[in-house]
Amino acid sequence: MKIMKRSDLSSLRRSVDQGTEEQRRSVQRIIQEVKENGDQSVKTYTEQFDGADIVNWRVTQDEFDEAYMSIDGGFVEILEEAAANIRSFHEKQRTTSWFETSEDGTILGQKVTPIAAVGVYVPGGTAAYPSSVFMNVIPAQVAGVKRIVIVTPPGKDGKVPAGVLVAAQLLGVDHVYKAGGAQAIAALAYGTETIAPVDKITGPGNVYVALAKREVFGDVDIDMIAGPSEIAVLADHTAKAEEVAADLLSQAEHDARSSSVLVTTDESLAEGVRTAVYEQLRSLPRYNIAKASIDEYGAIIVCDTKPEALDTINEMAAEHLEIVTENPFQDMAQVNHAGAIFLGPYSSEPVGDYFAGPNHVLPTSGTARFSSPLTVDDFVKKSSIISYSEQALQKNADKIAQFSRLEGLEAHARAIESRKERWK
Ligand code: HSO
Ligand code: ZN
Repeated sequence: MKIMKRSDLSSLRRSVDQGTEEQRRSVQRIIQEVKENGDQSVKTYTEQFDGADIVNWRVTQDEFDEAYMSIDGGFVEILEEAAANIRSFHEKQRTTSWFETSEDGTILGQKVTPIAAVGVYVPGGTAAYPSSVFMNVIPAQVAGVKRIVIVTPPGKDGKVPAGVLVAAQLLGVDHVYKAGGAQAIAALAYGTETIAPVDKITGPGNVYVALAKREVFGDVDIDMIAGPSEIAVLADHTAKAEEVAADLLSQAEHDARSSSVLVTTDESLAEGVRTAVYEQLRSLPRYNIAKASIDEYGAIIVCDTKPEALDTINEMAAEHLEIVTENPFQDMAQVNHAGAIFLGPYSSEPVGDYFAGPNHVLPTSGTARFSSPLTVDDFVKKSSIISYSEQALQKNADKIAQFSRLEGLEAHARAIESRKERWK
């Protein structure tokens, strides 16, 4: 973990994994195959890539029940409480249709409708997070999406992690399919005999999933292509080094390419955090991942002044930003770019990953400069409403016709003028 200056910041930038040319070609081949041969090719790829021979790839009620029985009742209660918090936060994001009537009787407005069908990708292996099921499915439900399906790669034993199934069942999602990788994305985008096509695909995945999402984008919508997780902590003398170190490691354990950065004006905190990071690292079960991440993309940036520290934070546009300073709200006012901002010593980042309510699907790799967390808005679309009154058209017909002719579009002008008959 390097202690560096602000001018070294660019060395930490990682872009989204674009994949190799060969990976891209292989993804295109898989998508084409699934388009042509549906279920059969998904089955073949699942055998080839996941080592599982799946006969019935829709998860059955028996499998949901078995998952429920296998996990602790207390855990189900925690999941329920987290889901309720997430739902209540997202309900506040709901946008409604609006209509506005002017004096001449014209009505203009915006009609909001949910996307009809959404597919959520849940990664396999150690990244099969029930929390990600919540963060993708709940905003879609709040938006009013009627059909929500989950796809997730099975293990070699043909099973899906119990936590994922319990999370899905708890939300009432009973269409869970055992398929992963590019083949699952293709099945969602174009449909097979078993899976009906969806309109939008969300959720994280490996490089093949990311490439497949890019490939099908346009035929369906996608959420975003997320890079590895990242955290920036802005802290001063009021912060405890052990707590800051623990929070940095909470992101480092996600991925060897995750980035965890402390920005401070306090040199003794810098030293303290570095020592604590290596001390705490030693006992982490995901030591190898966290160590690689801290060594390569972990950093402590010591700034001379508070404004310089805030500039650094804005330049990073981090996915997660913790502000552990004397007056975090005052500092937050100076922050313009960050996916989620955690204020004060009690708002440790995992509070947001699991429980507080805001979404944990956040813009990574500096994209917080121009994009936002996943919200209910990502699952609706808007139609513009235009109802002109006779009076309004009569008043504006000539202007519109002239505008049309300025663009050389005579038929446009005549369409407007065809109404003139009415008020002759
Ligand atoms: N911190 C991750 C989300 C996550 N953490 C899921 C635990 N489980 C990206 O925001
Ligand atoms: Zn996390």
